[in-house]
Amino acid sequence: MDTDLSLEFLRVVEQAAVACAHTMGQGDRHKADAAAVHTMRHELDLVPIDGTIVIGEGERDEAPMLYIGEKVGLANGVTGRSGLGAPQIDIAVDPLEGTNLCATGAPGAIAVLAASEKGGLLHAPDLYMEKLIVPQPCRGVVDLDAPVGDNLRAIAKALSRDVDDLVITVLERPRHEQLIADIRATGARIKLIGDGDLSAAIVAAVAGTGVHAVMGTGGAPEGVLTAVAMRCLNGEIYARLVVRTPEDEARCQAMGITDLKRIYNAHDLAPGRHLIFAATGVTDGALMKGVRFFHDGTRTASLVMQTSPRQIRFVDSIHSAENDNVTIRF
Ligand code: VTB
Repeated sequence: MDTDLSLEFLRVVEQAAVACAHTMGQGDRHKADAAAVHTMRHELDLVPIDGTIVIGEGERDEAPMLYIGEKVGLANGVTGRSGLGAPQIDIAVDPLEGTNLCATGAPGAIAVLAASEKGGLLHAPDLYMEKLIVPQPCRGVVDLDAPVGDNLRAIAKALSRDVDDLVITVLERPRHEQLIADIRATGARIKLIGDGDLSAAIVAAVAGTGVHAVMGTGGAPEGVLTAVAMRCLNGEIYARLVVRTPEDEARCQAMGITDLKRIYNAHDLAPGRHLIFAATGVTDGALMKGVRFFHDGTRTASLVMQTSPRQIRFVDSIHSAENDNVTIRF
């Protein structure tokens, strides 16, 4: 995949983040999401690709834009520009991860997109997914089916520290009562978050952030996006779909998933050779500041990564008004 595409995708997530950041704190998560979706859809059509949404806002009949199967990019766009010879790219989007976080001005909301060559991302149904996300030194030492205490001791050993020095991020949900009790019983510390286990996963995969793992059940589509981030950051995700009803089972089958009990890792969820991940902070987070508006411009903080060639870039962008009198600040 063309390296320069990562900069195209950077622009897409930057603009999506800016659009929904205008709605921050207004208490309207649907409005926040709609702003991000609309802008991301528009920007994607300017990218020189023949793109297909494989993880998006839902099925065609429930999502007006960025639905699964939708074609995007210059090759399919309405711009009138030619997309001749554009590469076939599969795209996973989460235009606003943490809609509630944005609606309430809480930390950790991001605009996200991941891409791969065709076939490089698992087509995950919109079900829940059990997840265990760890940084690079803990790859291979934990097991999704092991008792929580065993996993925490293994993580602590791999990170050369005591269990009670660990910080584990968990989504604050009634379904996690037992998990939280089990973590507390080991003496490890917990960071409870209201939403956004994808941004939490990125933070856990980066050393020095003070968070060492993410545990619990969240969305499966976001699990695939997490896997792309882990492939870029050398972190790991262990994950299993939560299939409860015959309807859930049918949804899996419709997406070609037959082994419903399978434990996936990052390579299974995102097997692509050429992966790109781009995210822009909407509200402040541990790795990226949120969008800041000034009278003559806007500033965004993003993370743009790819697997080959391997690049991890933290990008601080100034989007200035087109006017000679603007002062650019460091
Ligand atoms: C949310 C959200 C996560 O999963 O928890 C959602 O915060 C599903 O959980 O970031 P609920 O139905 O309990 O809200 C995520 O979107 C992604 O895993």
